[in-house]
Amino acid sequence: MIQQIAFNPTRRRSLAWLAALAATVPFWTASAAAPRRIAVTARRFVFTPDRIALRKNESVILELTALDVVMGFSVPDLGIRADLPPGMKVEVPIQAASAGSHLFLCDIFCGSGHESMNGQIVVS
Ligand SMILES: [Cu+2]
Repeated sequence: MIQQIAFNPTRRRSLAWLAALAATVPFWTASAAAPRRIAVTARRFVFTPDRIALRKNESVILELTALDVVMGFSVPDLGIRADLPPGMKVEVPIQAASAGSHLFLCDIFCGSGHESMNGQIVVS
C-alpha cells in the first residue's frame, strides 16, 4: 500500500515559523545569561585582585568587601563609585562598552599609603 502525502501549505508555514523561532534561541540564552561575578577585597592599602580583565560589553558584578576600614571604590572613566563599609559585601554592576584600560582606586582616605591604593580594569 502506498500512502500519499499531499502537500499541505499550512503545515509548511508552521514548520518555517518553528525554524525561525528556534534560530532565536541562542540570542535568548545569551541575553538571559547571569552576569559573571568577581570577588574583590580591599584592605589597607591594596585591592585584590588589582587587575580585573573583562570582555567588551560583558556584564559583570564586582563583589567588593573591605576587610579593615571604610574604603571607597571608584572607576572615574566608567562613572562608577561605591562606599565599602568594612565586612559588608557591596555589589557593583559593571559593563564596559569599549576596549581599554581603566584605573580604579580607593577614594576615601584610609591611612598613609592610601594614595597608592589602585588597580586596573582591562577591557579587551
Ligand atoms: Cu583609601
